[in-house]
Amino acid sequence: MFDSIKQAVIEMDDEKTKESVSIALKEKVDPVEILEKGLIAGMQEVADLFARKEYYVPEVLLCSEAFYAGFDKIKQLIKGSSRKPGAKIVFGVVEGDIHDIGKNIVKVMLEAAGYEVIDLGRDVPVLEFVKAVEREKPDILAISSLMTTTMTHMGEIILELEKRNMRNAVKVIIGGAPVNEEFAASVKADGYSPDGPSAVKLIEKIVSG
Ligand code: B12
Repeated sequence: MFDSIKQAVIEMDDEKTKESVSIALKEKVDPVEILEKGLIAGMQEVADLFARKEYYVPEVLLCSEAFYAGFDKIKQLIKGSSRKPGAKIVFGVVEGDIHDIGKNIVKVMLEAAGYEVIDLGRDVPVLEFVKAVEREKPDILAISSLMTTTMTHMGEIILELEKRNMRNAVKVIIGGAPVNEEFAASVKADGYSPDGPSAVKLIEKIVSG
């Protein structure tokens, strides 16, 4: 079952993805499992195909569309499982970077865990992050970047917060494929996590002090 969802994403087939997700839902499969073992597993395979130059940007784009076709069917169900009210999080993808699949997945998982997420979208300039912190006064600023060429903006956002004496008012967590613990420490972020479920745990830890 997970395999047919995964294959549908790889085959760039929106209809088959939606259909396979619907079948899984009818069989009462947990939407989080559909996301992780079906849709994300499919995108991971797409990433491998891209790396091996078997897929190029147009194919990857069509796979992302199939991913979203399936994701749209389960998003509300994952969010609907939300229980307790939690902290406020401002979330965005750095300037120059339009990769937002990972951000959108993490966002839904955070919402499902009861957090309020203000989504700044993708390709967000440094100062827009800073303004959003000023305006929203979030507990957490979450930043995503998928490219080595754009991840440096994460450090710039943190420096800008420091310059304006706003750094102590918010905890900053970062993530995305090229980011790791070492990089997080080098830009003085408060935390890093590799995926949605661990981001939820990380924030729980930060919020509970
Ligand atoms: C899908 C994809 C695209 C799609 C994006 C669609 C979309 N709406 O997002 C399209 C086709 C548009 C695209 C375009 C490009 N792409 Co592209 N793309 C990818 C690909 C294959 C998969 C990314 C993905 O969605 N993964 C699946 C999700 C589920 O995983 P994820 O994003 O890593 O997110 C998870 C974690 O990282 C984490 N996470 C993510 N964010 C955050 C944030 C926080 C706070 C936390 C805690 C956790 C967290 O949780 C997520 C869920 O588990 C990657 C390859 C790769 N290995 O990553 C290349 C890749 C990122 N792309 C790359 C490139 C070069 C490009 C282009 C420049 C190509 C071109 N020549 O035009 C363009 C333009 C990009 C731009 N300006 O932003 C390179 C980047 C290289 C680099 N410099 O680092 C990569 C690495 C491919 C490669 N090996 O060369 N791409």
